[in-house]
Amino acid sequence: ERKAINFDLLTSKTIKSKRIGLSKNDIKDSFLENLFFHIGRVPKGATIMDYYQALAYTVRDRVFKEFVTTVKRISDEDLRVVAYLSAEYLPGPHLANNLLSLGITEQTAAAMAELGIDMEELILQEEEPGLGNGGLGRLASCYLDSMATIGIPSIAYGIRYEFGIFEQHIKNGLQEEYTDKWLQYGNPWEVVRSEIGYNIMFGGSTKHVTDSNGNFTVNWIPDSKLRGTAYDTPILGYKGYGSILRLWRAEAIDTFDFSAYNKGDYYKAVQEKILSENITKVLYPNDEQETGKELRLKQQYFFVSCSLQDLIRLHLLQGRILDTLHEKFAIQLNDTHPAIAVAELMRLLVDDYQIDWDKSWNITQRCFGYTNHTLLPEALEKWSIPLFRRVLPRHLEIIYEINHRFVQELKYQHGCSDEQLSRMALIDHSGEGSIRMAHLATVGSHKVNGVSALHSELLKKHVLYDFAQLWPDKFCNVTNGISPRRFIALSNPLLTGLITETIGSGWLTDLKELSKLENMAEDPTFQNKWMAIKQTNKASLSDHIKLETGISVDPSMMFDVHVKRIHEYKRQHLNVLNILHLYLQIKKGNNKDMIPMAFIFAGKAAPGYFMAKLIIKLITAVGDLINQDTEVNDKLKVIFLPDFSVKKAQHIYPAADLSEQISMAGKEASGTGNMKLSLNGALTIGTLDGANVEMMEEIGMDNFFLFGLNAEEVQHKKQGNYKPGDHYVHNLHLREVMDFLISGALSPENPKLFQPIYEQLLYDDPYMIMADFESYLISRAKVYEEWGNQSNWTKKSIINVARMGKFSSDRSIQDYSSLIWKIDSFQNRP
Ligand code: KOT
Repeated sequence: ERKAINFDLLTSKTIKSKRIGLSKNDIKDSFLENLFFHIGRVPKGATIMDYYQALAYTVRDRVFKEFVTTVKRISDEDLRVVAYLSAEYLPGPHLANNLLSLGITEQTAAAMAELGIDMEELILQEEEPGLGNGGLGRLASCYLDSMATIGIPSIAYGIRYEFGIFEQHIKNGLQEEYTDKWLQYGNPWEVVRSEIGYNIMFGGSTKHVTDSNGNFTVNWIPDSKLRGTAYDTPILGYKGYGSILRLWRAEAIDTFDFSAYNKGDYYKAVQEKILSENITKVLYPNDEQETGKELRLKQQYFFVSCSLQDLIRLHLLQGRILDTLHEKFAIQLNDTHPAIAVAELMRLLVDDYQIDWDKSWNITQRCFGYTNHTLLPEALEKWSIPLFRRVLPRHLEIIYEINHRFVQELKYQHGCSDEQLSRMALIDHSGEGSIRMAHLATVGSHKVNGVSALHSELLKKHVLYDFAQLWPDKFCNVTNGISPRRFIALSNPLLTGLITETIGSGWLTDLKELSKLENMAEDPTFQNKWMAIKQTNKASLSDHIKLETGISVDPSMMFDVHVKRIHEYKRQHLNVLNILHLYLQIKKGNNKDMIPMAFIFAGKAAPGYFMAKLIIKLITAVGDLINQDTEVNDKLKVIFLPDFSVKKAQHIYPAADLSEQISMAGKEASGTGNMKLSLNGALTIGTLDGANVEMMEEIGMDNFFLFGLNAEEVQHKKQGNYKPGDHYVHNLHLREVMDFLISGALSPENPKLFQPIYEQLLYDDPYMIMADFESYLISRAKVYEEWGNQSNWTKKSIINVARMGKFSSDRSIQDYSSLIWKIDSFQNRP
C-alpha cells in the first residue's frame, strides 16, 4: 500500500511556471532546459532536428499536464469511457496541432525568434506517423481530436507499426515503394510504459478439463507467447481536454531463449525475439482489400488482446467488478479489423475470470459498437478456418459456440429458413470454410452504424440485410466528419484569419456558426479578400509543385484537385479521360474560350494492385505529353504530387478551386476528402455517393456540380444488360479519347501499355466510367461557365463554406455519444 502523492503538488505554482508555464519566457526557458539536459546539446553543436526535439518536449510537458488533469477527473468521478479500437491512425504532425490546442502558437514563435530560430522550419522537421492507409485511419484521428475537444472521456488503442504506410516515389511515371522510417530520429511525442504490458498467446491447442469440484474449464496451451508493451501519445483537444493514443509494440518475453543459448545456438536464441517483433513491424498497405495473411490476423489479435486486458486492468484498478464492465466502457470497433475482440472478451470473461457464458455474452454485447466503413466485397474480412485454427484455436471454439447459439436462436425463436441461416451464420461453409468477421461484429455488438446516410441505407439493404430485418433497432447512421482545427485552422491560416475577423472564433468548436458567413457571400469587399486568399494559397502550392516535380503551374489557372487513394471505384481514370478530351480539342483548334486548368492528382496505390498502379502511370504519361507541349501547356497542366500524406494534404486542400468526388455511386461509403476540400472553399463536382449526398443537401444543388448515375440506377444497370461498348459507339468524344488511349501516343516505347485499361472499360467497365462519361462532360461545361464569372464563383465558394457546419467531427462524436455510447461530454456535465 503506497500513499498517493497529493495531486495539487503537481500543479503547484513552482512546477507550473518552471515546467508548464505558457508565457513566452516560460517556453523559452523550458526549450533551453530541454536542449541542454534532455537532448544534451549546446547551441553551437545543435542541429535543426535537436531544436525540433527540444521544442517538442517543451510542448509535450504542457500537453501532459492537460492529459493528467483529465485522467484525474475521469478517475475521481468514476466516469464512463470510450475505448476506440482501430488498426489504423493518421494523426498528422503533432507539433503545430498541439501549439494550436494549447493556444501558444504566437508566444512560441516569439520565443524561438528571440533565439534566432524560425519556428516554421522546426515544424517542417516532423515526420508524421503514417499508421494508416487513408480515410479510415484519418477518421479515427479526427474522432480522437473531437473527443478530446468536447470532453468525451476516451482512450484510443492501436498498433505501433515500426514502418507505417510506404513512402511513394515516382520513377519513370511509376510508383515505387520505400519503407517509412518514421522512428529513425526517435519520437518525442510518445512515452513508453514498460510496466504496462500483456502476454499474448498464439497457436497450440486447447484442453477441456473438469476439476475435482466438477467445474468445467478450458485451458489454452499455446505454442508461442509474446509481450505487448504500451506506447502512449497524449492527444490534446482544442482548448480542451486530454486523451491518449495507446499503441502496442510486440516484444519477445525473454530476449534470449536460454536453453538454445546454452546449447550454443546463438542464432536460434535471438530468432524468437525477431519473430516476436515482426508482429508490429509493418502496416499492411492495402486499402479496402482483404489480404487473408496470417501475420495480419496476428496483428489484429495482438492489439485487441492487449487493449482488452488493459481495459480489464483499468476497470479492476478502479475497484469495480467485471459484471459492470459494459457500464464503464463503450468499446467501438473501427471496421472489422478489431472484430476478434468479440471472441477475445468472451475468452477473458469465461476462461480467465470464470464468468458464465450467458452473463459474459450479455456484457460483451453491451460493450461493443461496430462501425462498418465499406460495402466493397473485396474488403469484407473473412478468415479461412484452417488458418484461424492454427493461430487462435481457442477463439475458433468460441466462435463456433457463438455461432451455434445464434443459429439456434434464429431457428427456434425467429423461425428462419435454411437459406437465411446459411446467409447469416458466422461461418461460411463454402470451400475450406471461413469466418465472416462482419457477422461476428454485428452479432457481438449492440449497435452497428454506417458512415453516411446513403451508406447506412445500403448496408441495411444489402450486406447486412438479414440482420437489419432481425434487429432493426441495432442499426443506425453516423455521418462522418472532419476536424476543423486540423483542416482549416492549421491548414489554411489565412482563411481562418478572415473567417475569425468576420464572425469571431466560435466556429472552431461550433462549426454551424460558419452560417454567419452567408451574409457576406455577395459583399464585393469580402469576396475580394476571399479570392486573394485563395490566390495566395495557390501560389504557395504552385511553388511546392515546382520544388517537387520541376513543373511550373500558373496560379491563375483553375486548380482541379483529385487527391485520395488510387482505386478503380474512385475513378481517377474518368478524370484522365476528360483531360485527354480537352487535349484533343486543343489539338483540333477548338480552344478559343478554354479555361486554363491545372489538374492535380495525389494518392498511393496498394503495391499489389496492378490497375491502380497503371492508373498512376497513365496520369503521369498524360502529364508528360501535355506539360511539355507548348501548344497546350498554357491551357493545361497535369501534376502528380508524390507521397500523399496528412502533411501534404494540408498544403493541397487550401489551394483547390474544384474538388473531384467522382466515385461510382454506391461505392464510396462516405469520403472525407470531399468535406476537407469544400471546407476550404472548393466547389465540388461529384456523384450522388457517400457523404456527397448530404453535402449537396446542405450546400444546395445550385452550388454543387452533380453528374452521373445514382446508386439505384447503377444497381439497375448492373442487373440489366450493361454494354459499355454502346457508349463508345454512340459518343464521338468518348470514342476519340478511347482510341487515343491505345494509339501509342502516350507510350511510344510501349504502345500497348494502357491496353488493360482500354479493354476493361470497353468490355467490362465494372465502375461504369463509360456510362457516366457524357454526364461528366456536361457537368464540367457548367463548371467552366460558372468559372467565367469570378464574383459568382466566389459567392458559391463562400456559401459552400458557410453551409459545411454539419461536417465537423465534433458533430459526429456528439452523434456517437448520444446514439451509441450514451456518454455525456464534460461540456454537458455540471
Ligand atoms: C477497409 C479495409 C482495409 C483498410 C481500409 C478499409 C476501409 C477504408 N474501409 N473503408 N474505408 C474508408 O473509410 C472512410 C472513413 O469512414 C470513408 O470515408 C471511405 O469512404 C471508406 O472508403
